[in-house]
Amino acid sequence: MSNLSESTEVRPTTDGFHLVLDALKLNGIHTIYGLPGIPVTDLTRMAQAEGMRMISFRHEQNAGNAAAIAGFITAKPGVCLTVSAPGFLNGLTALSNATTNCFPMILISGSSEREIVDLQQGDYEEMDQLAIARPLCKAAYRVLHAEDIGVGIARAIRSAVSGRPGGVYLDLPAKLFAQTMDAEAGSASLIEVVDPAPRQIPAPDAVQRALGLLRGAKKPLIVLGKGAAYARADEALRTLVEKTGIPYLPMSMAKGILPDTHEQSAAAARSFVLPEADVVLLIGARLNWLLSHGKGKTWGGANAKAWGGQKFIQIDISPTEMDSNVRIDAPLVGDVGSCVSALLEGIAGQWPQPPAEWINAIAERRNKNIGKMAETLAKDPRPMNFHSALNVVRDIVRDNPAAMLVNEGANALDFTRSIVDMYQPRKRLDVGTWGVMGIGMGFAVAAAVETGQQVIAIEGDSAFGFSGMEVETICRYGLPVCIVIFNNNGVYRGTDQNLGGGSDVAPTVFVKDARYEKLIEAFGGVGVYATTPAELRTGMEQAIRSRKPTLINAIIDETAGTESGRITGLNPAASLKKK
Ligand code: ADP
Ligand code: TZD
Repeated sequence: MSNLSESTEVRPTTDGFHLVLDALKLNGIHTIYGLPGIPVTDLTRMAQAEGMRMISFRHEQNAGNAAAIAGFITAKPGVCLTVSAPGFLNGLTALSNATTNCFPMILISGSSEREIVDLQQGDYEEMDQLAIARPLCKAAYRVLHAEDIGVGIARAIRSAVSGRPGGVYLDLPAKLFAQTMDAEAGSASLIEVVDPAPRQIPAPDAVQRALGLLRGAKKPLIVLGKGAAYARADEALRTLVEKTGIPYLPMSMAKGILPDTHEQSAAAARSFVLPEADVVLLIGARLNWLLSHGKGKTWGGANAKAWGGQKFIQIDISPTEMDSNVRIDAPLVGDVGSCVSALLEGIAGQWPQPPAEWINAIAERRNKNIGKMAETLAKDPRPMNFHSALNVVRDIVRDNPAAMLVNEGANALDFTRSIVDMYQPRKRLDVGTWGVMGIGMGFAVAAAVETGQQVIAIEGDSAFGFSGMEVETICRYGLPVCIVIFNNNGVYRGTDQNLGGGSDVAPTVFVKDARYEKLIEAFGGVGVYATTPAELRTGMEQAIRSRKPTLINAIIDETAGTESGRITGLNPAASLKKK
């Protein structure tokens, strides 16, 4: 009798949809950034039904950027969900950018049926997505059977966050979602990833080599990169800097690991310290174009060659990063936390402070530059320029140090980076390694969703245009985001002329006096038109007090910008002019 009842008992089943969601939740991922459509619409609905936060965007690239920066903010992979072919491709730029910047992210895209795709029979949104994604990310996987979903998600998570973090693509064909299996077996097939980003301890002899070099330095310098910010070793880094007395330079997204007002910050003497330093300790920063590849004029040029040039110590989790541009004299391979702790153990006793001449020479340059900048910031020209507007932003960020700052543009980026001090780690989010436009609103949404803090987005008018439609998303979710558009009527500035003399405006010029603030009013947000620093200040203060979605159209002198901001020399025509 009991045998009979067992055999006819209907055992509960689960399906592909729920296994995906359960696997994510099991691993502490409770937010998905994405955009619905076939075959993932029901997945987005079920995510909400299962208690997850589903943040729905207007374009996948912005959802992808949100997921990528969520990864940086939380050190867990941010998840972006898209439909097949075009939705997948829209998300791919963000996945690729995440990989370039070492942000952990998983792009999950629904895909068409394998047998139709592989025979190229013309399925709805047909595309071999896995093959296309593979060269653009750290790892790419496809799951064909419901019982493999647990493994697929576990591999994606581990690939995204272990070692050097990056983007992972997970291909889920439409048929997978509707596959069913026994619920208990399904649950048992899921994997809670143990220690997804294991510590990587540096070798003791590598630590000694680094300490030896550092100890002998006459003009030592520490460069902190966004890998150091990502590593969350804030206390250890602060102790290292303060105990050794070595001046440091923060890269853009490393600003705030120590407050920019710290007396050992050499940020205001950057062009002095790079060519002069004799031993440079790079911590989670690559010697790529942003550091002039560790050579050339920035690093002393012919002058440096005469005295043998800088010696480099590099802390990085990726062994193959070493010697990428110049010789690394003391490679220290491991995670920033473990490497810095090992260095701290080595300097536990007496540590020779850097020579006073070095420290004084830096202080002199720094004070001179800060003094000059203070004079510029104190000016109040009409129309406003970048400096007088940023003088306001600088005060507001000082008074709200926990606020998240998103920043993109050319001049709007460069001036904000150098003028606006950061006081806490991982608060500054910007265009990163590629200098990519379009991260703005995606980053702003994720910064608000992940932290609950006020977000301030300082945007060039061109930069804003890449993701501007997401003001609707910001209003829809009622996020505390204050967007400030530095409106100078175009890309870099608004004064270029059509070289052919035709009636079209120049390629860099936009509609003059555009009323961007009306965009947010269309969705119930607060629009502000600001032509003076006082109006900008009132607008920002009001936005922060109310936590209402706000867009401030800050009118900047259209002649104020320079071509490509600080990187004008990278324009090919710049080398023509030199010839
Ligand atoms: P920045 O642009 O700020 O100079 P980069 O993106 O060029 O910084 O460099 C970041 C580096 O940090 C990468 O080489 C990456 O491998 C490394 N990295 C990321 N996370 C860690 C970590 N936890 N420990 C050590 N290195 C890390
Ligand atoms: N497209 C993408 C995806 N990324 C880019 N970096 C560019 C184009 C080229 N580009 C820059 O490098 S900055 C920039 C573009 C179009 C916009 C500069 O204008 P802006 O800022 O209005 O945003 P400023 O303050 O006026 O310089």
